[in-house]
Amino acid sequence: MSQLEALIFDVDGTLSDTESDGHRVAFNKAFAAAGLDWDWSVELYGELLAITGGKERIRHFLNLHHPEMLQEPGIDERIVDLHKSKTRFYVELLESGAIPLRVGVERLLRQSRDAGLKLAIATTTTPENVTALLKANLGEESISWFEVIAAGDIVPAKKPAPDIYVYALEQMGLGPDRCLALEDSHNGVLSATAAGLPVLITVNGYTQDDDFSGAITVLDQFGESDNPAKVLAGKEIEGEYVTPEALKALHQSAQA
Ligand code: XBP
Ligand code: MG
Repeated sequence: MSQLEALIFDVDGTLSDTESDGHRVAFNKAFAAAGLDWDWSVELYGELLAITGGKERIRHFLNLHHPEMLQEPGIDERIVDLHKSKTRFYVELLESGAIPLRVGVERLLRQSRDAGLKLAIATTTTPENVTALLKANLGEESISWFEVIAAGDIVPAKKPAPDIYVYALEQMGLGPDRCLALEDSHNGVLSATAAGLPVLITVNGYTQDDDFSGAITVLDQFGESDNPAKVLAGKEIEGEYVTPEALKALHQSAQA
């Protein structure tokens, strides 16, 4: 049986509830700054989340709501520019301290390091979004806690493709049987399981009704001693909230 050596975290929806009050707001600011009258509501954004990646999401929106624009010359460059502007607004939001980490995330990261587990990130979001989130919430040096930050266009195909997880595993020199992926969405489960990884889910408002087939356990959150995690599906966890020991036990039981 393989021992658990590393935790690979998704970012959006897992480390932090970034989507509704972060990414969505930044997209709308970028649209307004470009003189576009598009306004992505909380509900519409939930539908657009089916497609991961900001540039891909803008293209998906155009396909659904303004298909004629996709025929315009220069549309690819326009999407890239819009997305750069969105990233600037998003990083500004993060730097203002508007986007906290989810319950239990900081504790779990610190305890996992203390327990000798390696940490990594596998996300579809833009790399500077990840470093800005970490810096704003955990300080600059937290970036070095992660062996690898696999993010954005570093791989050609975003989640649900396995590429970003495969890249993170290669960078760490570890097989998937020695790692655990921590995710929040259907696309995340598909991506991690296609890379051969066991997956633990913490749901959020946008993903609570997703199909999590293939995940070992589905929880409402990582939790804290005064704010326990609830198991929504799959295997029970040891204790009231997610600890490195609970993750090691879960990893073992997933192999049994
Ligand atoms: C997260 C995403 C990201 C963000 C936007 O998916 O879909 O695309 O919404 O990021 P996951 P960018 O949590 O599965 O990685 O705009 O920087 O692409
Ligand atoms: Mg996610």
